[in-house]
Amino acid sequence: MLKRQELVELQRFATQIRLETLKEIKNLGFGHIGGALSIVETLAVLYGKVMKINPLNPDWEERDWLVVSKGHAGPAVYAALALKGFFPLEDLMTLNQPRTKLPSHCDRNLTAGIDMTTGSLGQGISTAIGIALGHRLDRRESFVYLIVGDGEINEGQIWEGALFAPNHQLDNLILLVDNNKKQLDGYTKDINDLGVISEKFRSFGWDVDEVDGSNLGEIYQSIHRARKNKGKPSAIILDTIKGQGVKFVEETLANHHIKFSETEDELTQQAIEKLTNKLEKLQGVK
Ligand SMILES: Cc1ncc(C[n+]2csc(CCOP(=O)(O)OP(=O)(O)O)c2C)c(N)n1
Ligand SMILES: [Mg+2]
Repeated sequence: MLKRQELVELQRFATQIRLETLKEIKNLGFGHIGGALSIVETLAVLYGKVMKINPLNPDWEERDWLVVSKGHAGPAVYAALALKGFFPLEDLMTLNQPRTKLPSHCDRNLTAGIDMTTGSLGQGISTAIGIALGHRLDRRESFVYLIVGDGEINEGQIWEGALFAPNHQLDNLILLVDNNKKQLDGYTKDINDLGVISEKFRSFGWDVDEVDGSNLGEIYQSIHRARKNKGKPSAIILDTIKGQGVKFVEETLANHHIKFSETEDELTQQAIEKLTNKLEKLQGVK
């Protein structure tokens, strides 16, 4: 269990990630805001508490790896990386601009701290499995974390990986499903219903847990437990909201990619001010 102080630190970190993500997308004027916001708490736990990383040496061989297979969530990942010191915070304002190191989708050849290039949905599970096998061959005690979207797991490639990983006892692979129930243009249940995601992975031989994806303590606990699994990969199904933590985005039906009108720009500014106040309050909490 996390101590109270550790939890407050994670709350601060998550609030900062959310704040910086909003600033990035507001500055650009458009972006994949819904799916970036729904993984903020997960990123806070991974980068803030769980992953073995070294911002001064992003390619450190002994690090844990993160494959954000839903690569359109790049802005949230960049916010977390900048806050951890992989590159200056000011770089966030170059998001998706010409010659930027921060493209809309994650690119390992451009950005310090990005372990895998992603964006073509479904492929991340294959690369994550390759990395996990590599760690095993090299006898490295590193974990591979893999974040996929619920819409993304409509992809057939996911299920090939879902079959392979338990067959090869990849207990160094931890899959996190951002189950925000929506994909590009609608609800996943209407487009291609997944049924009960946890049961599907369990039937393929994964160790499965289900948590509230907005609850930092629960996410931490679940990952902590998953790391102890022996002989099988772990899948953690995160119950999230597309646009999580920003009321107007949560309440926008088509919130996958928003091009900001004046109204949205103003609402984002209000959300930024609210989060800034929240952060100030959290700074004072012991
Ligand atoms: C192979 C592939 N097909 C289609 C797309 C276009 N696309 C980008 S995001 C997206 C929806 C993804 O939904 P989900 O995985 O649920 O992401 P989230 O809700 O977290 O944004 C689609 C279809 C893509 N990037 N890759
Ligand atoms: Mg989704």
